Amino acid sequence: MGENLARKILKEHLVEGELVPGREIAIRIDQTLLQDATGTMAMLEFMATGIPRVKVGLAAQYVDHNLLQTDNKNADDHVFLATAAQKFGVHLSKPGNGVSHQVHLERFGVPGTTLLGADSHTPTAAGLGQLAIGAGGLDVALAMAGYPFHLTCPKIWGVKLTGQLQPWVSGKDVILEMLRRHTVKGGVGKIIEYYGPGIATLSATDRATIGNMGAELGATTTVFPSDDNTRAFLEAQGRGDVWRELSADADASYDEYDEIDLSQVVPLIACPSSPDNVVPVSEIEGLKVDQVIVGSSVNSSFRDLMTVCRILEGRRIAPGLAFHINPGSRQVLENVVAHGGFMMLLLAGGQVHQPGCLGCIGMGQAPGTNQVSLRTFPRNFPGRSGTKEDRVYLCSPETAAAAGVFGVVTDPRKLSELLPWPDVKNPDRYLVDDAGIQAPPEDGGPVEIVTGPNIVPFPEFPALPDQLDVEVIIKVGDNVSTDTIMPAGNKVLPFRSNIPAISKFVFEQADPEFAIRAAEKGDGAVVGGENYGQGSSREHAALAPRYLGIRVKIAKSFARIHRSNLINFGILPLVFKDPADYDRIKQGDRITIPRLRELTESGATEIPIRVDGAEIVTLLNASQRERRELVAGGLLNTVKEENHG
Ligand code: MIC
Repeated sequence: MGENLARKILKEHLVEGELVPGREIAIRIDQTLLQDATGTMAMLEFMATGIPRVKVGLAAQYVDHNLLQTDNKNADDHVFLATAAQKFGVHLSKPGNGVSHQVHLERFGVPGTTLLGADSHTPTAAGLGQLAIGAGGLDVALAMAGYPFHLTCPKIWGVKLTGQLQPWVSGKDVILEMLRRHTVKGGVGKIIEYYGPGIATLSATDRATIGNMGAELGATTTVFPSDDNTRAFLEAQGRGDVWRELSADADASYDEYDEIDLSQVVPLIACPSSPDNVVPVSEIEGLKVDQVIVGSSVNSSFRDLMTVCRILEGRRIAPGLAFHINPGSRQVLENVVAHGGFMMLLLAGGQVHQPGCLGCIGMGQAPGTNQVSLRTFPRNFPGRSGTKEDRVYLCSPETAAAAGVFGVVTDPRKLSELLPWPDVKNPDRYLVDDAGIQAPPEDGGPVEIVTGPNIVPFPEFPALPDQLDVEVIIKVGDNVSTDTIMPAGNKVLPFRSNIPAISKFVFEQADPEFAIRAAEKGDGAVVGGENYGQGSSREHAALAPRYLGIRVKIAKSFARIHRSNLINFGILPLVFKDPADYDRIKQGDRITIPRLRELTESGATEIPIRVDGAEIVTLLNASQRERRELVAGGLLNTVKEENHG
């Protein structure tokens, strides 16, 4: 039986364990990616390891999330990152150079290698046949320090693509179809591998779109083969030399299967406020739209933006509608300018912004209360836009442009009444300009790291106590995202390098008193439903609750990255053995966990807890390595112990 591609790449990088789904493995990491919102903390963590210079093939630091400079805070972070990058041997992509995912695809990604990124949408690099995984900042910091990355060996889910997308339908509709079928939990514990004859009809950037939003399915990552389209993209970037052909063996098998006939995919849209709330665009046609945003984390490539330009060419944005464009990179913007697209957008009445994440992480572009906003972004969790009562829909660039023209949600295929399908391709040769990228000097020794007042050192955490006796500070439901635990947006993001300050915002949307109550008690527990902590990789959603004293979270199930982040910072992720026991705990209950330390150390899976006198059995599904970290009070404590004896 032949091998699938995901297993081939994993095998080439395997340093510990066996490729058996569910078991812990460790893989060698070739490249790392940090962005500023997660990267300031990750860089502080890298510094805490005491290792003088990164030990990976390539480390990149992007500044793309916190571009607003309304006071010293973000600016302090930028200077810190710029100097730390120089010191430790990291390539810096400066503010305005673009979104990490798009720039990495353009300038750094290499087929068949591994990339670990402190951003859940790192799998965008699947567009190049790279095995790219999102992780918490500390995991990436340790990969930069040369440590392998530990993960639970995923199942490989083969999704066969046949047929060809019809005019006005694009990569975004394919991933929305996956979300429609499988929900935000459908990919948990799996790598999605696309194969089959339909692949050849998708460009590297279409594949990148599909890879990006595999994160919304909860998948560990996504892989695509590296073929002639991959080579064409790399050659157009002047990087043809890094191309290598990669595919599954013809008789490869998968742990699970699905199939999509691309010819049957229709324009789809995710309704408020979850990426899996997907319906055909035609079902909600006629809904008045107030705002459209194209670009940011996903759908910000040349092909995507130029498609919108062509649709808007010679037309006007519908009255009363705001139409924003967030280019994925400076390179995308320059190429769109060179092809005349910028003028088309301006004449249509569009607002073109600097390349960056912007509204995608709630940094500007917030819609008005109850206004309908159509975005090509990957996420629409409640309030993420910055507006509490938001109504955010996720769609393709074609659907976004159709709304721009008609002012209401419109199936983009209706545009064929106005113009032929533009069928935009990426350029054969991009204009390449690396002015926004700063390579590190050979010797970082003389570089001084600048730490302004917003850069607060990583907090120290004590080891696990023998037993816990804590109150349930909050109880939440299913699919709670990290946006709910640790909000995005311009009020909060500037504190990403300052844990004491950011901890005041934990669960702010769900319960504004949470942080005060937790801090008063000095310790506590959180109870959650299924898929607790889905979404962003931000470790602040573990780190800040830990700072407030949360030592245990009990849920029906946890999202992969958040679970690792909890362990990294010494919070026990316990799972109800019987999910029905979720109903037996309420906010304010007292939880006692006797012999906690001993049970954690001994490898016990069942951890009985007492809730106001009654017993509930919970499970600690953790490897010995993870248990050591939990007992030590967090991963950094174990690393420090190892390095200093
Ligand atoms: C996101 O899309 O949610 C983000 C913003 O890119 C995050 C990173 C962050 O919170 O800084 C992610 O996906 O990991």
